[in-house]
Amino acid sequence: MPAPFVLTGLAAATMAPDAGGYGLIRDAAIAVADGLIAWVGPATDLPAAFAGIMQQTYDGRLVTPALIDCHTHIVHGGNRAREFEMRLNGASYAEIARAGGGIISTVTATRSASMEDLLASALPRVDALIAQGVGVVEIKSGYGLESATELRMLRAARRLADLRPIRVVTSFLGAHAVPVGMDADHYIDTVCIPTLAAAHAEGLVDAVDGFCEGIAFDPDQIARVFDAANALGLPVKLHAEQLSHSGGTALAARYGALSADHVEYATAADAAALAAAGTVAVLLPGAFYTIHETQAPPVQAFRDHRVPMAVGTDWNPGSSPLGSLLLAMNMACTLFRMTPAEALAGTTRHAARALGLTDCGVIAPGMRADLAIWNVADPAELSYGIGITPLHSRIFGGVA
Ligand code: DI6
Ligand code: FE
Repeated sequence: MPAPFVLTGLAAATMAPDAGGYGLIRDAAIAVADGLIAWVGPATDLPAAFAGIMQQTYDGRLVTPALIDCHTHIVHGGNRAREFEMRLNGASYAEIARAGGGIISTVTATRSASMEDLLASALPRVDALIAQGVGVVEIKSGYGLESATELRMLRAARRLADLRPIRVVTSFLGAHAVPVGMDADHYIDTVCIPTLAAAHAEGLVDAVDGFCEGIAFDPDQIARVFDAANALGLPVKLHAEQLSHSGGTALAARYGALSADHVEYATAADAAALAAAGTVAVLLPGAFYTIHETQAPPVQAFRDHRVPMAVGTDWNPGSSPLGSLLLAMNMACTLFRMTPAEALAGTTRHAARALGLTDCGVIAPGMRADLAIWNVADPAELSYGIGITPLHSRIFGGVA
């Protein structure tokens, strides 16, 4: 463990829940010891015990909790640029599907990718997120739809955390799509649920996810996966109401899910159910943008019911090839009318909650010293810029 140190000359957006907004401390000091935040407050109040130790000064820069991308699919084979191009040259979805496109093309590419292939393509994605001050990334399986590939995706996700200074949280997304030629119920019962048990036995699963949608699985099928998760003691989350109102949000609330994600077609009643269950709404503007969705999530209903809102990239090769969490924050503001303070809470405190993490996402004593230091003076600048990455430096587990 490095020696304790103190960061000074900072404006700190602590994101502390009781402080309101950014929880901003204008002239802040932060003491770090044993990889944790030992103290934070106005520099003039720095306790004598920390006054004598090494100080690093930051010339008035902004510090936030390291960002958290709470919804990604960054482990996968291939890409869908060709399909993107075909669409813009006038091909229909049906033609693209006949040409082997869509999610199934990523399944084919991922099944034929080795562990080394998966790592080689995922590492630059992880590096891009780290370069934006990200300290935790959630990564889903779901492009295998068969046991061996689902397990390989999750092993690759875990391995990324050994190869780079980042924390990885995994979600098992076996219920992502119905494999070609298979009955959905048969797939859930004979492939998805047994694969979940195998992945859990190997310690590969932090949460269990699904895609509840007309083109994927219905609430009864997802409920069977959630029952299996419950039996294993694993928390659940769900892709819900992305393309239509399919009942996923109510289901997620009924199971006390960590999060309901996308939620464009959620209703005010769904918002009330999420609030009662303590479930986070994860908003994913990259997918909304890419698929030209016109129905925005009910942000005002989430506010009215005090549903915590998180923001993620949904980085995936089809509906959201978005490698920037800062751009996701900008889009959440511009496309969904979130405020910059809500967007930053969405990639820090609320993102942590969407992953069931209680040791990160705010700057407070006892939290992990995962910090992002920015070349900006005002926290609104993080959401305001488009395609700008004003990161100065990142501290991960107390290590610069
Ligand atoms: N919703 C999405 O937006 C992605 N998965 C999901 O359940 C799409 C994934 C893909 O197109 O590859
Ligand atoms: Fe997704």
